[in-house]
Amino acid sequence: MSNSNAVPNDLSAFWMPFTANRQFKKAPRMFVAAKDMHYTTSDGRQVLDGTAGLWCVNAGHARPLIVEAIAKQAAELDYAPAFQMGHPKAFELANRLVDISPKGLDHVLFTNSGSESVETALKVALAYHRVKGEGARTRLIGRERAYHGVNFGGISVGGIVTNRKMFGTLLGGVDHMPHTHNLAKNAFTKGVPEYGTELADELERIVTLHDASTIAAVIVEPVAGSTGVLIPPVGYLKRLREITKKHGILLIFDEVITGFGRLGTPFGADYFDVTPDILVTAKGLTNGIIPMGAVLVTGDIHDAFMGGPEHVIEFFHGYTYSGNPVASAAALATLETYKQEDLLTRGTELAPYWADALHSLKDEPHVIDIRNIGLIGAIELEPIAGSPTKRAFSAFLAAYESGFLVRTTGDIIALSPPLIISKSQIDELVDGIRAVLRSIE
Ligand code: PXG
Repeated sequence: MSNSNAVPNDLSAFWMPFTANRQFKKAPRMFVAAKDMHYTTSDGRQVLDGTAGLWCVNAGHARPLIVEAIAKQAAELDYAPAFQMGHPKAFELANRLVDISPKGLDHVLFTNSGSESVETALKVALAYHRVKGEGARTRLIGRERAYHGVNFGGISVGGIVTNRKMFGTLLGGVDHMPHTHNLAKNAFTKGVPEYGTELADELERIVTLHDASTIAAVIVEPVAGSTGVLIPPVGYLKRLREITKKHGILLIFDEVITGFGRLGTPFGADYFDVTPDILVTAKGLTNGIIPMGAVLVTGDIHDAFMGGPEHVIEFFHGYTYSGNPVASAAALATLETYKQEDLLTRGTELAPYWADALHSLKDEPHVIDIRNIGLIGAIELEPIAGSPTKRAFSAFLAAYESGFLVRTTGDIIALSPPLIISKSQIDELVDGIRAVLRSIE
């Protein structure tokens, strides 16, 4: 074994993110290589990637164009100051993103993660109203069970209790719409569920309570991923768009997961035919390889900032690594890979096969719901009484042992394979999960 693949013998220094550290360090699960649809473990096994890493490796692993672009860029221009200086690839990338994004989203701010993209979007929304002379619009509306990253703005508009309860008062002036998950009405629906459209009208109730003149923005994930794949009811997002438009409230789509082909369309906005005012991305932008996010905004939002003397900074926000050259090169090569292989729309073709395969698990032990949209799937398990999350975690461990990477959240198994997955690999993944469900308690 080469030195670079050696398993470190002391695991205690690294306090791992969103991980059961003590459990992990007793029986580590280490990846040392990856190619296309597979990881290689430190004990030399192949693991089929059922989750595109963490919903990000949409083109599959170690794709040549991206690998080469990163190496070349690092040698040619490794870093350029992000403030008051530029380099060509960041501008080129912004243009490519505008080209593939829904009409009307014409300007791009770069970040380094989904969490930073969310903070950036919320700050743009607040500042936009202020420069328009509506500075009383400070309220932000999120949704129960939403995941918008882990920074303070994101957890404030987010709706996952465990991610919020330890961290004090969070941002003030935030309210939440109800989530749309309803097993009693929608269990085992293929695709978009029928029931729950009227939950969008809860936004009207919130607007009435606070008055529209105090509300800056509504932020939602078109499909909530992290919280266990909650698919919006038919017409729900269109209704949110109507209500926000009527009241002069900005609509932010957090497309960190739904962006870059996950639903079989370039963005969730395309899938649902609803264009937000601000679109938040990360993950698939660089195929997960180099940290990078991007926030797209309308011309109206951008132009509102462009008054005032020309030597003055228009928006006091940005990061040392905004539009970093190596990240920009990785993103351009990623978009080129998506284009050459039609990956941003491949999910549309595969979705029916994916749906049928997943729903074939309906009668397996513990399964209380199966959900799918594009190349996303979720299998919800009956929790063990008194030990929520334990059953799904056992499924995760058993799947890993048998050569499949899945994600679990609560008692839900979430799937989001690289968009290059073949039909036979879909069968392999689903049959692997079938065996796991039969093997666990
Ligand atoms: N918004 C959404 C909708 C996300 O899904 C973020 C923001 C934050 O992105 P960063 O890059 O800051 O992590 C996310 C991240 C999972 C899982 O398995 C999901 C995410 C991250 C890690 C795991 O559900 N989503």
